[in-house]
Amino acid sequence: DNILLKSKFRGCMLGALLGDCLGAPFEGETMTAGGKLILQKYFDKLEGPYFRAPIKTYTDDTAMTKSVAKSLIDKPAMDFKFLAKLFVKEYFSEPKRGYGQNVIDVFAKLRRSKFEDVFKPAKEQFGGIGSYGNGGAMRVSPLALYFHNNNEGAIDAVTKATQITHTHKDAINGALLQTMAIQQCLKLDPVEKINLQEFTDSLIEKMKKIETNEEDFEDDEKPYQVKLIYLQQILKSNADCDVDDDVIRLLGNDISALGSVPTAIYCFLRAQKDIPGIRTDNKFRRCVQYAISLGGDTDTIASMTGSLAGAYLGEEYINEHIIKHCEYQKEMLEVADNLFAVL
Ligand code: R7I
Ligand code: MG
Ligand code: MG
Ligand code: MG
Repeated sequence: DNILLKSKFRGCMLGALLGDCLGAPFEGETMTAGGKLILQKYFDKLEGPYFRAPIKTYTDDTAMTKSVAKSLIDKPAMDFKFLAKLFVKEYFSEPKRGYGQNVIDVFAKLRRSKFEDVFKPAKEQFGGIGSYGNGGAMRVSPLALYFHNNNEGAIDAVTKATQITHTHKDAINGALLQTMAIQQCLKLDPVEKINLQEFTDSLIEKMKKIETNEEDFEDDEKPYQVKLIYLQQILKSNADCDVDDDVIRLLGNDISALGSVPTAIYCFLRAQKDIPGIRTDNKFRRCVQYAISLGGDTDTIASMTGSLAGAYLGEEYINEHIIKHCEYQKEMLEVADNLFAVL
């Protein structure tokens, strides 16, 4: 019903914000056992009685998500020139949010070209193939929510919104995979256990339609389906043994879309059950804390994991003390409500 869906919209947007804010201080780290203990204490402290502290600031992940949401709220029919202008305006007003170097170059070119063709600058990057970074996937939550009942619309809008900065096939398909995973979460009942096999089989089915053979027959043309099969295998392995090394080796924890989107989905699914070293009864926290505990691109993987967990569980499962430590949390609630209102 409507009340649950509204809570899921809020959960998804707050989850994306919280993962970014809490994951950012750990970006690029290799997590040791000691690091994981520090992470446990960090979450315990933030979750405990509220204390005034320097706010956890958000990064480019949230900055760009804000622009995608604003674009949908102001112009629901999708105006990609408008969206490109929002990205560029946001970047030049606050450039120190941890943006990737490629997107910075794209923003400069977009501005110099006066947005004549908003898809051209990104296409020219990396010898004409475009960036394979996870910058498209990290900002899709508003699109996944808005187009939750419109598969064709979602695919078209996510593809084009990604292509403003990322034109590599892996960047686009990663953004599509994250979108479909969020949309599956919206349809789940938060009080029921997730059927992990069904959830992942369904994503593989959807990627089959997206990763199709065109004229070439290279063996790496279905990389997301390969990753999703690894994901299923790791999920089935004995929960008592330490699989984190396999997760990092087989799924990845880096800034590429291919090396982070399947990982975020894995973190969300794995955290449906207890995880050794993560002491909490709160499923939402377990998802995000586990994502950060893998190290690497922690803000982005935690943000994508958080948006999945929030879309499944809804706002009520997010600890109110933790979220209060995040910059922009009040505004993000309004963003979620405005997105819900334009449906
Ligand atoms: O994808 P993007 O927006 O980066 C997102 C990441 C997230 O972790 C954020 O939190 C932020 O920290 O950055 O930014 P891009 O600049 O498109 O890609 C990120 C980096 O990936 C680039 O600066 C390159 O170093 C690398 N990269 C590539 N390297 C070689 N060949 C991306 N595509 C390529 C490539 O094709
Ligand atoms: Mg970031
Ligand atoms: Mg970075
Ligand atoms: Mg990142």
